Amino acid sequence: MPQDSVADPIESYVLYQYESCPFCYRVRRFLDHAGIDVESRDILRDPDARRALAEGGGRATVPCLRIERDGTVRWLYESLDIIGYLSKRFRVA
Ligand SMILES: N[C@@H](CCC(=O)N[C@@H](CS)C(=O)NCC(=O)O)C(=O)O
Repeated sequence: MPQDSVADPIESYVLYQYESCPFCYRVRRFLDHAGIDVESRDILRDPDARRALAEGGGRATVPCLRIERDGTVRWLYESLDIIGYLSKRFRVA
């Protein structure tokens, strides 16, 4: 497990997702296996989170990773793109 797997010094992340979504499960499983600790919001249980996703990202599709860096926010959709992105950031083999 990489040493920097529980935090990124440059970026912060929030994963928008919900329990029964298979694409969200794919991302959660990757995070578990890689030992990456990402704050997560369930958009079915938390209407404010759903609104934040729809307004910020432009649509309420999950999973979506909110990436904040130097005050700039990016919303990354697509489970495989999220996994690919975090794999690079955290140097997951
Ligand atoms: N290709 C996408 C599929 C994502 C997807 O279809 N998510 C569903 C939930 S399982 C969803 O949010 N549908 C509602 C919508 O797109 O507005 C991925 O791999 O992340």
